[in-house]
Amino acid sequence: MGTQNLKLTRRHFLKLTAATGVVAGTIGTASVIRQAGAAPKQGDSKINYVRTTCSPNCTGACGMNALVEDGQIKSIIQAADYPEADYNPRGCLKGLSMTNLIYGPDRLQKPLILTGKPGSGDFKEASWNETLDYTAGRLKEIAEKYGPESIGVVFQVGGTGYVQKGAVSRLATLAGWTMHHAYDQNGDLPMFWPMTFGVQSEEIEPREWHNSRYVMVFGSNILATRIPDAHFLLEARNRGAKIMVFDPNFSPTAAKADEWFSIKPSSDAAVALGLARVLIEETLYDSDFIKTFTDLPLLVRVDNGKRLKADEVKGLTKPSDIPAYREAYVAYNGQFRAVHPEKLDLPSDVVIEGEVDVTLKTGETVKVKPAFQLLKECLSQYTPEEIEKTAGIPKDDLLRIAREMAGTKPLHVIYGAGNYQWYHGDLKGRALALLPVLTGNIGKPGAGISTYAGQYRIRFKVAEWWVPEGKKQNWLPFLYVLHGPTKTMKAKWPKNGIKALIVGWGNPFDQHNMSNRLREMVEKEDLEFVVTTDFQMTTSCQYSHAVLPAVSWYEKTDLVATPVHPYLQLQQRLVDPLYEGKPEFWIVRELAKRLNPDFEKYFYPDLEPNQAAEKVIELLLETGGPEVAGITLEHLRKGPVRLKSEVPGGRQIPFYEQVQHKKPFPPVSLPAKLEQTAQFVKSGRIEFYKDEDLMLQAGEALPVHKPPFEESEYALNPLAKEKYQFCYVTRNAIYRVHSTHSNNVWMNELQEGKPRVWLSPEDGQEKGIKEGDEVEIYNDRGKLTAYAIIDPGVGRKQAVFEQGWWSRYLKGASYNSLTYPFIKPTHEIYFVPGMWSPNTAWNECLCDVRKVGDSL
Ligand SMILES: Nc1nc2c(c(=O)[nH]1)N[C@H]1C(S)=C(S)[C@@H](COP(=O)(O)OP(=O)(O)OC[C@H]3O[C@@H](n4cnc5c(=O)[nH]c(N)nc54)[C@H](O)[C@@H]3O)O[C@H]1N2
Ligand SMILES: Nc1nc2c(c(=O)[nH]1)N[C@H]1C(S)=C(S)[C@@H](COP(=O)(O)OP(=O)(O)OC[C@H]3O[C@@H](n4cnc5c(=O)[nH]c(N)nc54)[C@H](O)[C@@H]3O)O[C@H]1N2
Ligand code: SF4
Ligand SMILES: [Mo]
Repeated sequence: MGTQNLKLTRRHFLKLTAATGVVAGTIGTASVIRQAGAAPKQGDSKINYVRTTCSPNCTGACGMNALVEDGQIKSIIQAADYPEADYNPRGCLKGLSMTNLIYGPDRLQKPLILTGKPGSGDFKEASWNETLDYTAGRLKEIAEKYGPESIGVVFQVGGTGYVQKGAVSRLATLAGWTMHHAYDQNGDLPMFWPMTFGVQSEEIEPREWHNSRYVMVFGSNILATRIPDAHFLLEARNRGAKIMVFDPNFSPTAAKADEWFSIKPSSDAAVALGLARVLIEETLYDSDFIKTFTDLPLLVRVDNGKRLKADEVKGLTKPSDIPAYREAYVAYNGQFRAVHPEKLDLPSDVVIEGEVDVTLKTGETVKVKPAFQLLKECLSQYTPEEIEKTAGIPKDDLLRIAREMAGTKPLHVIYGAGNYQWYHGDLKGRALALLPVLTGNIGKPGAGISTYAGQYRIRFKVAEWWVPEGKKQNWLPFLYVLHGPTKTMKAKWPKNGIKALIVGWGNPFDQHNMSNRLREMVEKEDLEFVVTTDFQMTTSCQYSHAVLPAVSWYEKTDLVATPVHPYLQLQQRLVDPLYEGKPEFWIVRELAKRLNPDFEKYFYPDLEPNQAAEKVIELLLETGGPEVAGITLEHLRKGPVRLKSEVPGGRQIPFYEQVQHKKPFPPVSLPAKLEQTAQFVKSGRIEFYKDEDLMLQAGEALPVHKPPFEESEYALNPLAKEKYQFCYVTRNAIYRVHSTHSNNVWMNELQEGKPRVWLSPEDGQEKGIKEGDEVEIYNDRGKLTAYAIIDPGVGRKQAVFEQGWWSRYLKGASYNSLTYPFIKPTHEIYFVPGMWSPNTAWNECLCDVRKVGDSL
């Protein structure tokens, strides 16, 4: 990039900021520094620092101090006030340059009503009254015509704003609309978690990384996607931990590792099963641990693949004190014994290998084997030679790593989103979970398996605010909206489908699967009405019939807790809403009263939105349960407060209680009730053997490796096998939070303002593509244009694209027009929203690449 270019861009930026009256300020100009806490008045000539949090979908939730002068944010700096020095400071360039968006040219200023075709950009500016009346009127019409459940609501990431997002959930519940859970919509639900541990997802907190001695990272790009916590990984290495990265590509994280293995895309299950085979063959596993905490000693019937139940066996009875969501199975130690699912008390002589005959109450005799025996048999195919072929990891390395990891505790496995966002992501996770579990690395400091995905979990009880009067809620995984209903689905398909969408905190018309299909649905009026709240004019706004200008997180009050660093924080208003922007709380209340005058009372009608938000925070703190017990608004005004946990010192170590105090699995996974999630692991143990019919039919009772595309792309179109041989891998960019910051001029300077695609030198050569060439990435569903980077760190047959570019940078196309909403039937066995639900598999997508025009 030439310097001239750089200057031009910066001048352009200054021109734009000057137009909105903003001058870049520095903290050096501060003359008076007031205590953090009090929100400044507009027009205050003094300089204030206000402590707040950065709250985009990245879920870093970094504590920030903002310098506010004359009612304008002049600069944002890291607060560095976490009580534990290790967590200081947090932040990244995106957060620090947020003013580029707040005061930027794409900022929405007034409510808008579409006058032209969706996507045309033809809107008229309207008053709030007119736009709200119009929106409420359309929503009422659609509810009357198709039923309220045909109105879908997309709102993202509860953890980064419990108050404002809760307001949306509250209204959706009152109105009977259908909610789309962010977790599975985004592909952030690693399905192996509910399958294996009965929880939504878990992770040890980054401070615990210091305690690990062996860290295996499978496709998680911590250095780019966990910027504020990445130092813990580097420090762990300085403290003697060995960092092993398994990624098809030489990621920034791989660059910091002791060893990097360029494995083939979606071959992680093979690697994990190959390692597990060595652990078992060489008896490197922790026998006591697996007998106490896993289902591996439980017997399975050879004739039908089902687990043997206590009440099937002659002479055994099911204990009477078992909740309905549990089951009593059977183990063998010379005699058959009913295994109580709430007591982890199997004797150490319980048999985990071999085969025995058992007489059933029917008089029939059947053969049974412990799940461990079946696992051992299943693993026998994953020899080091085989894994070298399937995954590309040298066989001697495989053997060495298995021995090293078994001998170096604590072991921590990090399983990244880019890696489980594949069709068989669940199988990969189940296979990877074997590594810490077989070696007894669960529920202990520095040990475990973690997924640091974005859509962070709800950390305390929110029902009092999110679910008015415990009313029933409707949920539908968003994938079905695009894919249509399936025969096997458990979620309820609204009788008329989804006819209207209410969008907030998200940009589905770029970010979601088959976004071209979504656009088509609006164009063809399958989706009759879309209303979006955002503070910027995104692609989704452009496809909306009404656009409601919300405000950024620096212009409203909220409560934030994302467990990457387990702190509860106040998001304090720095400045009054810009232009005509309004907090969602206000928007929701205004819509509510127009929909039904009775609804208004649920939204503190007498209070100004920020005061009301504080009332809600008090309510949430009072009713949030043990994680927030004793924490008050006053505490939060002073700074971040650590969430409580049952682990000594309040540390966040998943399954500590289960392992240290022998409590049954799973722990509660909020906001679900225990009975909803405990049914996933009926044995009360960590489960590797799944005997639901669909699991047996799929040949997935045990974790196995299945190659990508066979059951997805090739099943959809057998010709794809020949036609499209590149994996379309869409990793997260350091320069954006998904599509947020797409238009941040500083971030774009760092990328030369160009969307880029990374290709291996061999593929570049084969396709006649050189560095800097304009390239088309395409398949039958869509295409996009980007500039080639020829990178020896990229594995073969991949087009690696950094997700999140707005369509306007891609000649109007969404990069998600190539993707497809595949639904894996085993994800439909149960349906608990955002807990066991079909998960989006972004990377399960084939494409081809070709050069367009001449090289630049
Ligand atoms: N800067 C920034 N940070 C973010 C976000 C952001 O947008 N920007 N988003 C946040 C959110 S919501 C999320 S979900 C997380 C996601 O962040 P991560 O979990 O880090 O996921 P990705 O960036 O998608 O991909 C990580 C790596 O997976 C590799 N990969 C792809 N396929 C495979 C495979 O089959 N096997 C293996 N072993 N590796 C594979 C890719 O090459 C890439 O290096 O990041 C969060 N943090
Ligand atoms: N192909 C492919 N697609 C992907 C992914 C991938 O890896 N590959 N990753 C997926 C993942 S993991 C995720 S998490 C999703 C994320 O996708 P989205 O959830 O759609 O995230 P963003 O693109 O950041 O959109 C957030 C929008 O909310 C707006 N916003 C910010 N703050 C506020 C606020 O306070 N109020 C309102 N009303 N709006 C606000 C921002 O301006 C922005 O337009 O993308 C998914 N899409
Ligand atoms: S964008 Fe994410 S990592 Fe960067 S400052 Fe904001 S919350 Fe922190
Ligand atoms: Mo995510």
